[in-house]
This record gives sequence, structure tokens and C-alpha cells, in this order.
Amino acid sequence: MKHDVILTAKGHAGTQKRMEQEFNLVKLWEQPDRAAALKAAAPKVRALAHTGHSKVDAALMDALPKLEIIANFGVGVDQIDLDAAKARGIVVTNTANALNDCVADCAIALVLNTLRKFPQADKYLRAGRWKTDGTYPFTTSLGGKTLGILGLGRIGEEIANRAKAFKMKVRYHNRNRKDVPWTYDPDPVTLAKNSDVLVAITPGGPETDKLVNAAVLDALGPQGYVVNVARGSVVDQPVLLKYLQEGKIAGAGLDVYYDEPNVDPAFFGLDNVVLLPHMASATNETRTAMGLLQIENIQLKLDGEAVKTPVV
Ligand code: NAP
Ligand code: 8YV
Repeated sequence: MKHDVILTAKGHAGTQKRMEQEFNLVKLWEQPDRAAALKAAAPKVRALAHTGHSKVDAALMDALPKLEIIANFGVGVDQIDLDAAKARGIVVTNTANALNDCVADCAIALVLNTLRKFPQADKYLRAGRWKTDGTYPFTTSLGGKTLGILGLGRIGEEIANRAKAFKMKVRYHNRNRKDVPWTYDPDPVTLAKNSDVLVAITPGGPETDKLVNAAVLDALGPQGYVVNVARGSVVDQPVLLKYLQEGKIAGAGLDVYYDEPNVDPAFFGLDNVVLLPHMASATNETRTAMGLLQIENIQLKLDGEAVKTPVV
């Protein structure tokens, strides 16, 4: 017997196809009357598969009184009201570990591209400027520089491992010190003061809102760089923009923003920023692995077994 499962949004095509094979899938975004579709599904639906960054709030949970699991396609669950889920006995799962390597690769790529300005140099060549203006201006080396990791969790540790291969020194700040070979700093300002490049890879949500603020950017200073692969909310975006415009920091590499996909166009004209469209985990292999894990968690829960990656 196929179980009814609600999928909230169009996401990874392979995952959706697999869900269509495994479940009676209600594609919420395709329903002409969302409220009526939820009402029709309510007596039977025990699982909600979420993809994207829209809110999963208490009202949605209340519309589905038989809900037992919210399975997120992604590790960050800042868009899901975890307290509301807990209060209703609904398990929330994510895709922890499935994307560590790709997100860490992306973080390092942003460090490399932000310091070495490869995207800007590519544009320079294509515009014919190598011939007219000569060699591209010198950039900044990674080797010997200190990488400060704000949020040394599953992904942060993979970023640290990669940074070592680039001969960078690594420091970090978490609320809790870890038993790792990297140097601990007690707060984000101290970490920034001791770093040449600061990478944010904490969860999003209220606890980390604007963790990278003016004080942190001041501590990083005019020779310092910021990379954000966490959530847009973790960096004070208007302050970052101002600091980039005024040369109060050297540069930034960003994968995440306030109000995605509406990126402030003021960033577009800046030569000291590299911009990616929230794509750190977006490879065929990783998105497939994320989808399989999301589906596995749903199946386990619907079969009355323990899920693989619960969010604590
Ligand atoms: P994780 O293993 O839970 O690691 C998060 C780390 O952040 C933990 O070490 C945690 O340590 C630290 N942290 C949490 N709150 C903090 C705070 N207020 N101050 C300082 N440190 C704090 O999570 P993960 O799997 O590495 O994923 C991290 C995040 O990356 C996700 O939640 C998501 O937002 C983001 N992400 C982005 C993309 C992308 O496409 N750009 C892809 C995947 C993930 P303590 O608890 O000790 O503080
Ligand atoms: C995805 C992410 O962009 O896992 C996360 O937290 O931000 C990314 O992997 C997103 O979850 C896809 O919906």
C-alpha cells in the first residue's frame, strides 16, 4: 500500500520522481486551492516532504493533524518551526552529512575565488582587456593565511580539512569548544581579529541573526575577507555591502542572502565580491543523496522505525 505524502514545492527532479514511485504524492504547489487540498489530505497524511525555504509553521502542522514527520530536503531547518513540531510530537529530519563535501568544496571555492579574483580575471580576458591593458592586477595568496571558521560543525570540519591542504592556518568559534586540532576563539570578534578570512557556516535562525555584524567586520579589518555559506541572516547584509563599497573589508564571497532570490543589485557592480546563487550543495550526486535520505526518513517513520537523521 502506498502512503499519502505531501511535497511542499518543486525541487530536485530525481527526488520528486522517486517520491512519485514510492508514495501517493500530493504536490502542494500545483494545487489550485491549497486550503482545500490540505483539508482533503488531512484525514490520511502522516508525512510532509519539504523542499526550499518557505515556512513550515504551526498553522500548516495544525492543518494536518495526523502528521508524524516533516522530512526536509537540506540540512538547515531554520524555515521549520521546530518548537511547534516538538509540541505536536512531529519528528523533523534533515539531510545531515549527505552534503558536507559539496558545501565544503563550495566554501573553499569562494575563499579561492574571492582572494584570487578568478571570476573577475575571466571577465577581464573575455572583454579583451589582457591585450589592451596588460596582465591582470596581482591578487592575494591563500597559503599562510588564517581561516576563521564560524560554526565548526559537520560542514565546518570539512572546510577545515580542505583549508589545511591549501596550507592555511585554521581557527574556529562555536558556542561549545571541541576536541579538534584547530585553535578555539571564545567569540566571533576575537575569531575575526585573529583571521584573514572568516567563513560563516552556522545554522540560520534567530540565534545566529547578524552574528557577523559591524563589530566582527571591524575586527576583520580592511585586509580581511568574509565568506558566507550559512544563511543570509547570519551576516548583516546592509553593513557588509557598505563595508565592501567603502573598502572597510577587502572582499566577500557569498552563496546566501537576505530574501533569496532577490539579491540586492548594489552588489552587482562591486569588483571585490563573488556571488553564487545558493548552490553549495547543488550537484547531481549530492542532491540525489539528499533526496534518497529524505525518502528513507519518511519510509522509516511511516513503518514505525527510528529515522536516520532526526534534528535534535
Ligand atoms: P552542524 O553540524 O549542526 O554545525 C553547526 C555548527 O554551528 C555547530 O558546530 C554549532 O556549534 C555552531 N553554532 C550554532 N549556533 C552557533 C552560534 N550561535 N554561535 C556560534 N556557533 C554556533 O550543521 P552543518 O551540517 O555543519 O550545517 C551548518 C549550516 O550550514 C546549516 O544549518 C545551513 O544553514 C548551512 N548550509 C548551507 C548550505 C548552502 O547551500 N549554502 C548547504 C548546507 C548547509 P555549537 O552548538 O557548539 O555552537
Ligand atoms: C539547499 C541548504 O540549498 O542544506 C541546506 O541547508 O541550504 C542547501 O543544501 C536547500 O536545502 C535546498 O532546499
